[in-house]
Amino acid sequence: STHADYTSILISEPAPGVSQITVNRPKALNALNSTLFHELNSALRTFSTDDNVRCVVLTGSEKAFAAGADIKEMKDKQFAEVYKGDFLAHWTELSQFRKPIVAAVSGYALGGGCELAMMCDIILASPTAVFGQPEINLGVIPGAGGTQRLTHAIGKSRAMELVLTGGNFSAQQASEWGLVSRVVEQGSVVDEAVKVAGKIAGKGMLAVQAGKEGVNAAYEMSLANGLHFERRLFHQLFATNDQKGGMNAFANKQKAQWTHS
Ligand code: CO8
Repeated sequence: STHADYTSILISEPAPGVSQITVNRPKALNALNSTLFHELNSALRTFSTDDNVRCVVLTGSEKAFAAGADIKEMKDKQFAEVYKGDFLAHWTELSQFRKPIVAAVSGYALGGGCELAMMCDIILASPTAVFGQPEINLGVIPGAGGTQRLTHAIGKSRAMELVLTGGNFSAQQASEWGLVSRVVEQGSVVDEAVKVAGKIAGKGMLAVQAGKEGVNAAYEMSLANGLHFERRLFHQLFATNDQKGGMNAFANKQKAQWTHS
């Protein structure tokens, strides 16, 4: 498969219905570059049309989820080039992926690394995880959600302090502030993420995708619009075989068999 040609990511299938993407640029602490995002987007494109992939785990190494955008690749770019080419646009394609992505974060998740984790749907953290938006130290600001998703997740004052000082924050703080769903035992973050992903992969895909759309709508819409959108999604699921199968199985005291249809 084309997966074998990737140079910056590794693909595996750690559990039924679960595909894992491991960012793999160990020499640069998984610094993110254009090639890496082309590979990531290509992998996600193949996953999006494959019913055997129902949830994705995204991780890095023990030492670094990703230490940010590759500063060496970025440093000589000019305004005209980044503006005309809409630099970073294809780096955020992952946020359009419609199946759930669980980020397993160990070590550094800085700058674009923190932003990449925040583009995922669920973040689990190792106690060693270090988050931050240090772009201010490079004379720039976050470019892929660090001023937006972080503010939504942890509130204005904390986000402002982090973005303007470039300071890091710990797994514990990330958990207390609600950025990550939990901190797991050291060395177990990938296993725990695969467990969560495996549970999700065991559900009906249509309901899972609708659930993801619904929660994401809470970030884009007013409460009234969001509730309306949720109600419509709920209604739509009555057109699926999985709703019939799921509810009949309950009524007959059986285990539901999902057909993802
Ligand atoms: N870019 C390029 N190379 C990097 C990066 C990076 N972001 N981070 C680390 N490396 C390289 C180092 O240059 C070094 O390479 P070499 O061995 O050739 O000298 C190697 O990785 C190991 O790094 P260190 O020796 O520095 O390792 P330490 O353990 O001493 O320090 C740190 C680890 C603290 C993480 C340190 O490497 C560091 O501060 N890195 C930069 C962190 C940073 O500033 N990140 C933000 C980058 S800007 C950004 O992300 C913009 C966001 C754009 C949007 C992205 C969309 C998803």
